[in-house]
Amino acid sequence: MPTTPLLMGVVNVTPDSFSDGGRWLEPAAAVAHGRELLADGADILDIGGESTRPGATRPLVTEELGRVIPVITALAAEGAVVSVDTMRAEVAAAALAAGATIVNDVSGGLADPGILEVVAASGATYVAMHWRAHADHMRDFAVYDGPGGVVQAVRDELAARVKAILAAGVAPERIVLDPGLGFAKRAEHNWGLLRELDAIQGLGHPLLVGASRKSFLGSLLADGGTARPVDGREHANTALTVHLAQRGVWGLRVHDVRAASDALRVVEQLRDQG
Ligand code: PMM
Repeated sequence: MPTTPLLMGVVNVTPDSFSDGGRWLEPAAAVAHGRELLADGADILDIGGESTRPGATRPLVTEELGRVIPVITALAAEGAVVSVDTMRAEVAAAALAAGATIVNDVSGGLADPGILEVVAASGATYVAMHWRAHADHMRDFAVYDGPGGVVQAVRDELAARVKAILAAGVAPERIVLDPGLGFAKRAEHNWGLLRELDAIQGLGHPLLVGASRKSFLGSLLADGGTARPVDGREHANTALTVHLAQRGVWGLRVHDVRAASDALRVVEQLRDQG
């Protein structure tokens, strides 16, 4: 029987994330938000200083460090399990020194291969997401014409990343994979991956999935041709939460931790009765 997924609550310390850009840019606001997510039931806080929304430009390394390190330091000191959402080796190293224990790299080591040595040396858990290009031009890479379509391509490309991650010295049991919903993927690609998640699970590593508030949910729920705005996508994410819990994923990256936590409690209660 699958174990209940861990809930990774999102703390975007950015001015421009699509889901909550600017709301937690001040360190004190981000720390308060992290505490709220913990109270709502988050197992992990994922703290990031770079927006990956389609078309976003990258912050300077110094900007990224300045955004995330004070927040990580404060929340880790309070005992939170902290993940740093970064593609940069330098930021990962500073975050681990500040108390993070998980590196969530949306590029799976492609953006800055040095990040793998940093992770290997620290013994941290490494989340490797499927990724093809930076946000400013990832839309051009949303093409999956090969045999097996998106599922086979994501599986093969993640398998190649696992090889590189292991070669850098990261222990296999420290590797978590993520199909990267919305990253160089159109709505039909995201649904295809969600339908055949077991193909990705077949790589033998735990899976993290981040669907919360993403635009494929907005297009599914479009009213009169207009995508449902970000704050109206929560119920759809709750449905996915239940589905993914039944599929046995390791973790769910969510913005509304309370909603996801309630859904998981229902799933657990039904299991206990069974
Ligand atoms: N999505 C976003 C950012 N980081 N990390 C992982 N591992 N998986 C994701 O799906 C993911 C991520 C973009 O969403 P946001 O702007 O709401 O944080």
